[in-house]
Amino acid sequence: MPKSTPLARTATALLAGALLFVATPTTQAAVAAPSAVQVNQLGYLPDGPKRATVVTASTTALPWQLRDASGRTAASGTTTAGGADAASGDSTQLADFSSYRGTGTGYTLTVDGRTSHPFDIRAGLYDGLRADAMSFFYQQRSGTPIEARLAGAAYARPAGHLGVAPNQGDTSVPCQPGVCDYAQDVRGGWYDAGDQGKYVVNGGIATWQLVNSFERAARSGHAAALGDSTLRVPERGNKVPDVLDEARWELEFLMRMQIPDGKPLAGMAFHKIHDAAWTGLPTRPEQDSQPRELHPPSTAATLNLAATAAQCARVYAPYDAAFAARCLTSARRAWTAAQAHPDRLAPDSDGTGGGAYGDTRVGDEFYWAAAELYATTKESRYRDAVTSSPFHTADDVFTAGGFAWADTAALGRITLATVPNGLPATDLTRVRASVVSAADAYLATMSRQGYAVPLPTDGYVWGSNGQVANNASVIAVAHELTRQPRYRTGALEALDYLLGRNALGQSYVTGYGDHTALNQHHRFWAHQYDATLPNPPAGSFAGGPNAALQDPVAQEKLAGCKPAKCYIDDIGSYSTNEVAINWNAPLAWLVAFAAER
Ligand code: 9MR
Repeated sequence: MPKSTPLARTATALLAGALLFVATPTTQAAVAAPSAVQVNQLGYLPDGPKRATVVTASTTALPWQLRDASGRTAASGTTTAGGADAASGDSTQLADFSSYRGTGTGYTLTVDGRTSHPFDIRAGLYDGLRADAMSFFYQQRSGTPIEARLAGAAYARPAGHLGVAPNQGDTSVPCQPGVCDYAQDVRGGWYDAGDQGKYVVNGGIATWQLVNSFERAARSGHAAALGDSTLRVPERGNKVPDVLDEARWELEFLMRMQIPDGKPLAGMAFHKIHDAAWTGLPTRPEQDSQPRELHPPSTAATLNLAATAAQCARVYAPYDAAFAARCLTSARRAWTAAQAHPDRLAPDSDGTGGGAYGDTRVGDEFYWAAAELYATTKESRYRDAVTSSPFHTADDVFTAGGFAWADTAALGRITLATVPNGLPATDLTRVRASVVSAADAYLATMSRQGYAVPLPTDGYVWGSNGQVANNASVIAVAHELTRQPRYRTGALEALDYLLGRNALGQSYVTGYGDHTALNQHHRFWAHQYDATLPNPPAGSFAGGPNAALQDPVAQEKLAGCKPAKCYIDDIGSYSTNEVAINWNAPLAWLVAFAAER
């Protein structure tokens, strides 16, 4: 039987009409009561946007009250239409209390009887997260003990993969059979994610984003916030900005992955090093007994090395000229090797014991590396490589889904738009305009949604939270280029989404919010599987909703989910709930931007 016959619909319409006249406030509330009031659970900046999403079937405006910690009404207003949110399937309204300028902790927003999680309104809102999101990288370090005095007692552990049994790496790692006939010292670097693999392509983008966050902050007069003794790292007090100390840990590893002179394919970088077979959860790094192997060198990895080492040469020069020079030598060698071997393509099939990170299109990496080498050296050969690249003029380097480890042309474009270089003025103007128009497109996407996410409905892929942060960083660069307030507003609203103003009312950042991710997929922070191990530390960022449901837990628990709801805080759901360096890096970048004042 059909759910609604024409007659039944007429009757409902008549009834609804009648209700308009006879309804008491109680029955109206029963019809209209929101099912959720979703806010940034960390809070809002006094001078920033302050918006909440109200999930409600009501199509009429609803009254809202902002209450302070004592329950006193601090501000009130009415919602505006938000409409149907395609990515979540929710129907939404918007409560906007941006004009409120008070500060404090423990605010709540009540809409028609439904109350949000509590949140703060204060200027220093993002200071703690700035440090924690960046200190995540220290905790992921391979080849050094993680010290209790820096990481906290629960997170301390012996060095992993330093040639001490049962580890079989990483001080003298052989190649896979047939790939090379020698062993290489590839100690150090960061573990990629919940696994203990180390991948040059993913290390590249994460390193670039950390170093870029410092370079951007320095341009806008905020270098001190990321300076020496701002992070919990062993190098505190060495007079070098801590974020650069942290990124150097990975840069040293990336350079160790380069093939030495005198060997076949000298100058190329091995694509990755990881266990021969996947380890189970939990596996503490120092207890991993799997053989470790170097996988074939690739053009993509080599260009990631060229790009990040060239960026290193520029940004580290004022602090350590010798290191900067070593970076530049490595970058030039990598560039030359990649040019000689442009078709060593990493396949998607090489995924036993570690992620594949396959990348068969490397023109974007060539462009990115050329841009970094050019910005650093101003040499004409690199300028020519920039201007002759199809990616220099392509109008789609900033895709709706966002740049990513395999799509890096945007990184080159951002560097050319922001770091002084010798491009002709008209070309530079065009490059800068391309960043701003990309930001405009992301803002337009946000404005069409109930939760203001800079991601299209089909953008909820593996690591979607990282994509949100990447797109928000482009919006933030547009703010630097134009000083137009709407770009700061957009970047901040993207953080609102990540910190709880979303369809699940979920903060995806551990320790920041009332209802936060706590069981991310990780071999050491595996508390859900072993109560003697810790949960992820504060500032750990979950991958986020992934409509493709690419792990058994997600497939069992999330079948039929709307894209923005395809997330579960379960350690087994690696395709929605892992942590990774390439996601924490844009989070750290974005939060550093948000924290500036
Ligand atoms: O982030 C990667 C995502 O884009 C891929 O679709 C996915 C499957 O290949 O792999 C993701 O990266 C994982 C990597 O392969 C291994 N370490 C953990 C990474 C995050 O889940």
